[in-house]
Amino acid sequence: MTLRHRILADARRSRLRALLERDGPVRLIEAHNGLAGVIGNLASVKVNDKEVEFDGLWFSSFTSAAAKGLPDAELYVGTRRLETIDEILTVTNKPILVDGDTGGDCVNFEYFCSKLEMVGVSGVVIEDKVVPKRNSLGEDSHHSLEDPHVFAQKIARGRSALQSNDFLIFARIESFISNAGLMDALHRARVYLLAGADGILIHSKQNHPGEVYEFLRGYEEICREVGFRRPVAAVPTSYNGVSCMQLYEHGVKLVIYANHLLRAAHLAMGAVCKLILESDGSMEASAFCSPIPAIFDLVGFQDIVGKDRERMNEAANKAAGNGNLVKLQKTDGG
Ligand code: SPV
Ligand code: MG
Repeated sequence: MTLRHRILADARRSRLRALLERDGPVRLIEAHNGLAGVIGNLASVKVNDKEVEFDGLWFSSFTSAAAKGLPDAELYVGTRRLETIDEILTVTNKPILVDGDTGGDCVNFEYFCSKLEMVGVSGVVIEDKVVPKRNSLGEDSHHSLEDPHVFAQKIARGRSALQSNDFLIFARIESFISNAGLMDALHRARVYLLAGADGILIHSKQNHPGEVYEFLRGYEEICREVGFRRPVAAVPTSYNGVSCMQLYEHGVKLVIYANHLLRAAHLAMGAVCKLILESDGSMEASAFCSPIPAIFDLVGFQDIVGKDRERMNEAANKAAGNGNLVKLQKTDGG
């Protein structure tokens, strides 16, 4: 852990709402543990002379479960999940949006929202599948959708447990994932908006954003009809040929890169294992490994080394000062 990137819960919580209210897209990168959190939090590149960073972090159910060697099927929930979220909060300062799966039942969801709000998380996304859900990207997974009015009640119960206006509840619509189609998705959007959802996440596993764009056209009409609009989030994992800016121009405000750090680590770890076994040594694998000082620096070890050095220098200076004093006293005939 490094003490360089800390923030108090109240200051962090409101940041996502503020980002959603300003112009331009909001980009989140997945984090599944403290290290991924630090990497995503600090990632920064220059594009056309402008510094570009992610705006915040996505705590993914898929990747945080996979990081524990578990499938994404609501097996890893409750306090265990809160511990990993706390690990990420401790070492980052950007806003965090948490994947809450189905949210469990209304009581589970009230407690979860209340706890997340307290620790400085900016919001939660719950999906309208029947608990326990299955990951949406599975080729042959079967998904049962929750009755939209039952799900709407869960959103309202979550809202009623909150103490601030900072914390956001996004309703995630899985109509496309479960082949229920556009009309079902739009009907659900209307019900969830009226139940108090702060935003809508529309999910798709097509390899192009066609159905997401179709949804957005219908969504604008629904917003006109209900008299208000809430931001839309999208997860362009399978339709990764589309840019964040293109999604924004079609009406998506929040773009979630939902699993890339875990997938990158998975690929590199597999390659390194293979290379060490094949070459019966580790030199060849080094090209796929970060240098140790880079990791030391990232997680704050270098800070400790620096402080240790300062303390030792101070002690040495003090000892030298005392020695000089003794010498002085001796020459003075003391
Ligand atoms: C996750 O990252 O856990 C998500 C997105 O829920 S997806 O895996 O596409 O369902
Ligand atoms: Mg998930």
